[in-house]
Amino acid sequence: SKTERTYIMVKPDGVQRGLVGAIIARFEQRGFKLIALKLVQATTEHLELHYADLKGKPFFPGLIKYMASGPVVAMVWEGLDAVKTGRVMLGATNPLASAPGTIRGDYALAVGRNICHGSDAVDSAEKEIKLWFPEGLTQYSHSQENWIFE
Ligand code: YYY
Ligand code: MG
Repeated sequence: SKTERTYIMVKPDGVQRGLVGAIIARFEQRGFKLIALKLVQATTEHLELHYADLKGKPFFPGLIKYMASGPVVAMVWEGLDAVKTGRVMLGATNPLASAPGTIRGDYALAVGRNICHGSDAVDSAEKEIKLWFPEGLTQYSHSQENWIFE
């Protein structure tokens, strides 16, 4: 639906490499509506909740350490098929398998430094939005809406 929401997060390497603006620009230019945005230094406890499904994987401890190594930019974007489209814009988990034109395919090389997160399903998006924005989201109307949707 056109009000579908996804949780997108620039990871610590994306922040340190100055890719926040480039990533935001892609979502803005595609026509998605920015619903929430903040810079956060996440705790390991919070990151373990975010990645709870991956607990037990061999890369899990390294993933949590990397994600806690600096601030992340937490965002919520809304628009037509936002979850699936956000994943397409991100590219594959392994940047080497990501097509040029995707965020990971244009800016990353290593799976453990793939610069950006995107929710993988509508139900995980809802959980992630609640986890990262327990304070709730801001309501406003998007002036471009009638030019983006038919
Ligand atoms: O959703 P996505 O980020 O594309 O991949 P996940 O399977 O959810 O894994 C989360 C995160 O873990 C991934 O973005 C990088 C890291 N990771 C890793 O370091 N090594 C792997 N073999 C798989 C995932
Ligand atoms: Mg995932």
